[in-house]
Amino acid sequence: MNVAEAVGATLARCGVDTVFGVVGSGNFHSTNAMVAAGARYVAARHEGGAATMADAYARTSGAVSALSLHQGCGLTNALTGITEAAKSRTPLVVLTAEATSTRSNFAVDQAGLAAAVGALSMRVTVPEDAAGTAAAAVATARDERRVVVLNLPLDVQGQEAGNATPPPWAPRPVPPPDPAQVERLADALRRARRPVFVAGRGARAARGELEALADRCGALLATSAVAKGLFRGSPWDLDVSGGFATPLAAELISGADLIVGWGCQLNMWTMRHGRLIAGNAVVVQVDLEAEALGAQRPITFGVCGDVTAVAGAVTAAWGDEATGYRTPEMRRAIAQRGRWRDESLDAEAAGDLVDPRALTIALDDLLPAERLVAVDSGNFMGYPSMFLDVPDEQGFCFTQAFQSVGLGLATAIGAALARPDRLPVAALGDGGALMGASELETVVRLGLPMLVVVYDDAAYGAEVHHFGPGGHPLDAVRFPETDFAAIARGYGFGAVTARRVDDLDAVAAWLAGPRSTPLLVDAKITRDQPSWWLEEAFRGH
Ligand SMILES: Cc1ncc(C[n+]2csc(CCOP(=O)(O)OP(=O)(O)O)c2C)c(N)n1
Repeated sequence: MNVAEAVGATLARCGVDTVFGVVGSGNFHSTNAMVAAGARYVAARHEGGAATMADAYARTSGAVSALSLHQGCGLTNALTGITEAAKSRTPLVVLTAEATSTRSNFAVDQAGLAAAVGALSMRVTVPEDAAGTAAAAVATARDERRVVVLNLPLDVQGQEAGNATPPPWAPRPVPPPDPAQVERLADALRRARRPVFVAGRGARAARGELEALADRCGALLATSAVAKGLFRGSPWDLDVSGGFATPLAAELISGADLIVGWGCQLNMWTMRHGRLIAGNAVVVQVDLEAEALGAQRPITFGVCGDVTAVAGAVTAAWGDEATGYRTPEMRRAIAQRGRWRDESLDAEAAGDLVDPRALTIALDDLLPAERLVAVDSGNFMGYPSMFLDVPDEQGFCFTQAFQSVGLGLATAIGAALARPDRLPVAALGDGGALMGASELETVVRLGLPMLVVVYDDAAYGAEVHHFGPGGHPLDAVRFPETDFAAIARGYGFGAVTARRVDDLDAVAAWLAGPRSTPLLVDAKITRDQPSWWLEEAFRGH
């Protein structure tokens, strides 16, 4: 077995069940070796799409995923998606060929590129260690929740690797939380009258433990955007904290006397630049990593440990149940005003354009509850994030740590492959849709029963609303009308142009049918008003 084969086989044997990529000469054999060892290969049409698919697949499945790339330009094409994954601490192995001659057209400093975007870099240099190095890449990605770029030099790939059996892997044990820190948190919770829990990425697997503790201490429950859906079904669920928060959620979070960020850094987005935190509120952060404590904002104190373990330890130390923030009136208020669609809406119909909020509410009514929503970046992104309900945290995939436009469609594809039981919905702006359009072919080829909704305002709306009020020229960010329905049909989608809510009858018909082809809704939306969350976003620039 040669090195390329040993590395590919080892990745699959270490539990990587799906690999995304674009195959060229440099990663042909290693990718085929993964498939021969039992992994599924998903061909994307651009490495940028492949990287985000792998990221979304790992986030949704909870497993390490892999990305397979040609040397040099394959890696550079994938860098935006790799950066998003690295910022999000997605466990991902990037298997990339590497040119070894400086005379090669493909030669670039691949280790330097990885370091520049926050990924770790490994290289197979000794043929006999190929399997061990590949196994170490998977273990590191999994244990440290990191993106690992595994470089496979061209001149090593064909050499004899010897024994390709990977060393056994055991999860690295997480040290238990310090009892003194646990007691300090329990004490703060006992004193609190209006506690709120905000769960983030690091709490996505801890719903049961957090709810058990919140039941004892009377805490209301919220999440950051990446954990949206985590507490769905609880009568105390405030949904997302931050720019997407409902008026009621914002009011209640800013009324809290104790906020605990569980696996959540309480950053400027989640806390509206601190405006959701009352001046006298106690702020506690629970995080696996000591460096994360207080990294985004001042906190009263931090608890270092696994969210599940810390919540369990505090619950075990708890006495009688406290009312906390949970009164019958509070329960009624959340039932009546807990969702964005409970707010009154002055829909603005403008000629043959549809109000994006009314359109999204109508979609929410039509779509089955078992859905999976992915959103791209742009002015429009609040509409699907706030008006489309999701069944749980796996029903929402939010690849926005790098705030890149163009990742939405690939996000939906990767997540859909991890949860084939759910209806995938990709919500895109017209700018993001065109950036990621090559993956429309992937949706059709894979037979995904996906609904793609393009919120078309014929502009980079975020920029129009950012700079328009200042009287600046906007020619650089406005575009002619694009016929997305025609583009989609060209790829093999069904498609409908929506200028009124009634045009969504075509979606109802599609939902009632076999969904043998995906459907794209080209929604021509009103464009005069910025979305209300955008003002918040611009504070971050
Ligand atoms: C890769 C990338 N390029 C540029 C930007 C700056 N940017 C932020 S939002 C936006 C406009 C996106 O337009 P569209 O997808 O049509 O959504 P809209 O804002 O119109 O709702 C741009 C260009 C970015 N965030 N990412």
